Amino acid sequence: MTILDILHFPDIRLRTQAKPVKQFDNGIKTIVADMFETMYKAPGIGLAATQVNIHQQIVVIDISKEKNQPLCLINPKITEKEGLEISEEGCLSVPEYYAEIKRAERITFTAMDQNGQRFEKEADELLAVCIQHELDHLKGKLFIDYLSPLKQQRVRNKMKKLAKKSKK
Ligand code: K1U
Ligand code: ZN
Repeated sequence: MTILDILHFPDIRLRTQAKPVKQFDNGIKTIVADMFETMYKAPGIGLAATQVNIHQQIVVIDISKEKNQPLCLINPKITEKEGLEISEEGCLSVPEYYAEIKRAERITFTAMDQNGQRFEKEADELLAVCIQHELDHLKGKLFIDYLSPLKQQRVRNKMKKLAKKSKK
């Protein structure tokens, strides 16, 4: 398995719209396995293929403390949203930055697993937040896009500083 490089804001490739997966072959299984390994190593609770420069609709998630509840979503779609809730979010593509974001409290979603088997589920709390965050990535959207222009500029400045620091 391979640890993939995670793109960092403001990399323009994070703005790419992911395409639906059409063939559930071994190539997809390899991408999914590499994405889980990359997410666990980061560490994170979710990862969208867009973040590792793969522009297909693939998301991996594991919100469990024990890291033993992997969830793979291929071609995911949110079909219902209910309520609104504000919670703190982070992003592996925007390191060391956290912000309060308002999202739907409960969602119903459909997706396929890595064998192409379609399923429908409901989610709330952290899982609902994480799924909405990851599906935004597949559309080229970042959680900081919900912030004011001033806050976005601050994030930009912070990322420039971090990039300079990591080059030294
Ligand atoms: O998509 C990503 O960038 C991953 C992101 C997912 C996410 C976190 C919080 C709210 C919404 C979406 C992360 O995993 S950031 C890291 C993080 O939250 C975390 C890391 C280690 C342990 C627990 C959480
Ligand atoms: Zn993210």
